[in-house]
Amino acid sequence: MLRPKLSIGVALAALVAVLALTPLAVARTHAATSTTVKVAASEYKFKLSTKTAHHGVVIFKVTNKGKIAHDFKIVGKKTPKLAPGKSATLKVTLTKGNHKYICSIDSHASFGMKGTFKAT
Ligand SMILES: [Cu+2]
Repeated sequence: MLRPKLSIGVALAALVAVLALTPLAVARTHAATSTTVKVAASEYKFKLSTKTAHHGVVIFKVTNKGKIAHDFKIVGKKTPKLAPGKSATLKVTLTKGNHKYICSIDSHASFGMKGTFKAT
C-alpha cells in the first residue's frame, strides 16, 4: 500500500525547499551581467565560443581569421567591415528567443556565414 501521509510530508518539504530557494534564484537571474561571446570569422563560416546566452546585453568580440573581409550582423546591428586579422566589438541587447546572425558582405551568408544565436 501507498502511505499518503508520508508522500504529502515529502511534497510539503519539497515545496518549502523550493520556496526558500526561489528568492536567491530570482536575484541571480536579475543580476546585471552581460555575456561576452568570441566570434571567429573565416571563409565561409563563423565559429562562436557559445551560441546561447541569457537575454539582455550580449557583447560579440568578432575577429576576422580569414583571408578576405567579413563582418558580423545580428538584430540589425553590425560590425564595420573587418579586414583580415582585424577585430571589433558589437554590443547588442537580445530579447528571449532565437536571433539569426550573418556576414552581410556579398553572398557570404549563403556560403555558410550564418547561424542562430539563442537568448534564454
Ligand atoms: Cu564574410
